[in-house]
Amino acid sequence: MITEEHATTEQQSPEIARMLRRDVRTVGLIALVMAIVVVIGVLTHPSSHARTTAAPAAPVAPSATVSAVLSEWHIGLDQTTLQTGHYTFNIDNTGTIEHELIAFKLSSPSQTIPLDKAGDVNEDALTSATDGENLVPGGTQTRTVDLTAPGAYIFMCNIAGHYHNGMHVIVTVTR
Ligand SMILES: [Cu+2]
Repeated sequence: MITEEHATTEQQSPEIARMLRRDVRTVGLIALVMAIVVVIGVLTHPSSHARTTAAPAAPVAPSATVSAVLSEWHIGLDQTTLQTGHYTFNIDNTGTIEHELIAFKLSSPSQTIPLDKAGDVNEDALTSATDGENLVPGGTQTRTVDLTAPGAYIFMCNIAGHYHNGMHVIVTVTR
């Protein structure tokens, strides 16, 4: 029995050695192929320097928020110069009467605002940028405003008499 086991081990050893040598050759071949792939990759791809020269589009502020405080007789925005993008407006009526926050896109910051006979803004003659429900005193509202088009916007409260009393502000949007 002992002799047989010994003989078997003797027979297997050269076979294992051959297998190991074959494995070593295989690993060597794989390493060579991988090295060639890496070299080809480096040669065919533009360098990282070339890629950085192609500047990406100007970043838009996707999660930017603007705080708007409405009161008699004022539209208080924490920012009046913005980069193009979508903005979350957190609107707060801190006044003692109802107010609203609406906005229109202007052709220029000095565009004449069309008024009706009572002195209120003729909204139909302007391009709306945002509109929403009136806010009761102490009321709050959150609204997304699309300011992806650069230019001048007028934010206002157009409840009768409020624009005339000073509830308007120009916002400049740049790329
Ligand atoms: Cu108002």
